[in-house]
Amino acid sequence: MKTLQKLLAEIIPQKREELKKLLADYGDRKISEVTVQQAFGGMRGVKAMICDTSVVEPDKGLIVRGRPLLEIKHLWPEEIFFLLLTGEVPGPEAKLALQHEFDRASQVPDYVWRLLRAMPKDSHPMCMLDTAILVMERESIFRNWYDRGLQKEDYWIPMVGDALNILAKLPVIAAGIYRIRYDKGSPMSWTHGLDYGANFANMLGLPDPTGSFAQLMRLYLNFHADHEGGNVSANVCHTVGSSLSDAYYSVSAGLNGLAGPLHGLANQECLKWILELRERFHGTPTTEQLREFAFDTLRSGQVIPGYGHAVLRVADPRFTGFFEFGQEHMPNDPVFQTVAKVFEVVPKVLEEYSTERVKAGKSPIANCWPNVDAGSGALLYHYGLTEFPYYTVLFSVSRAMGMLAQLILNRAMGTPITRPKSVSTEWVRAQMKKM
Ligand code: CMX
Repeated sequence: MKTLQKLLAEIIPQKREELKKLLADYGDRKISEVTVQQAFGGMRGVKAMICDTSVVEPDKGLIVRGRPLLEIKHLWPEEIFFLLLTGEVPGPEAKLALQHEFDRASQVPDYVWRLLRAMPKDSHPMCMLDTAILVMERESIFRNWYDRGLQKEDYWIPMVGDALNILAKLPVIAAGIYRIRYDKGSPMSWTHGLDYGANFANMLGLPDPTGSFAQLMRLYLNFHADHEGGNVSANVCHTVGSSLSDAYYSVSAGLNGLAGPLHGLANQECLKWILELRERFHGTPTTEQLREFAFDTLRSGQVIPGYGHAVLRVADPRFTGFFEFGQEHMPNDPVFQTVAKVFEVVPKVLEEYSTERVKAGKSPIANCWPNVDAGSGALLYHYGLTEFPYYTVLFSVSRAMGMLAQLILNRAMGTPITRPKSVSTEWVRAQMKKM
């Protein structure tokens, strides 16, 4: 049986040789150019970093190790982590071995609970989560080994240990934050022998008589795990990790980026927007009411959360997957029906608004379709998880898998410290005059 560690030990030397050859053969060839617009515009579309765990195709969405997301939506979170790291779906024995690793490492140090309980009552759940990860930095195996002297080619080995320790504790901590922050009772423990998604669902403590909430959690943790390397959370985690800060520093930093309303926090914003919409019109609005509400949002200078994307140019397959789950499990749920109505109306509103923007000399909205955050909140709400400031924590438990897989691979491949060249606005102006 090939455990995660055994398989990695086999793959990594091969990948290093392949990379050495690629760089020797093509190291001086160009893969991208940068326009002035891109340099000032968040580097959109600039190809200047490597990520092998997944790619996002503008017209297809997320592809994990060559597999389109909707074709692997049945995989459980532990299988997704294995796939991200190795490119292979684990067989039953390797999957069980990974589950045992999580069982072994799931105990959360007591100081984490003391710290979380001491935090101000109005702390955002994301701040609680990131603080909890950061305070556990003293547990880092990487840092410990590094301080004692570690060969560069072995960096990845303690990184796997750190990753498994973080991933095992994350659902316990995240569920504990839910219970502490929203007065739901004491944090609950990890159940040995239960899978990752069902364990998380169970520790949140919400009733789940049919097991469909656990099913949603498996899907949720699968869908949010990775979205190639350039998104804020993955990119920040990568940059921090590139200085050999350990996984605790790096993951906490990446999740601080996820906590922004243009990134992961959009799922909380999105449900808030849907609930305000329902409140204004006392239920699911008509098309005209919804258009009015959406235009009010846009003309007051706000974005419609859950719509648009920096890379995607079609409806996000993650939205499609969640939408299908809703159609199967809660077709008559009023909040879900509002999400469906928004999906019917908002893309057209955004297209019209984009035309108005262009007439006013502004840039168009590049993508009017829903992203991952447009529908997931309604599903959580249906199962009684109504505290929407908590939603980005769920996203985080999942995104940690992608960030950690990318970190391990970067240490394995000896990726150097990130250091792009910045230039001043004056330099750009002077440079353009010379052309
Ligand atoms: N509502 C209103 N305006 C929008 C919009 C939306 N949903 N999406 C884009 N725009 C606006 C942008 O704000 C930008 O306006 P300014 O030039 O005035 O600043 C303009 O359209 C062009 O933006 P873009 O090229 O289409 O998109 P960007 O790559 O700059 O931004 C994103 C992408 C996701 C930040 C943006 O679409 C947005 O703010 N969406 C709403 C928030 C959201 O759902 N975020 C979650 C994304 C998924 C994730 O990462 O978790």
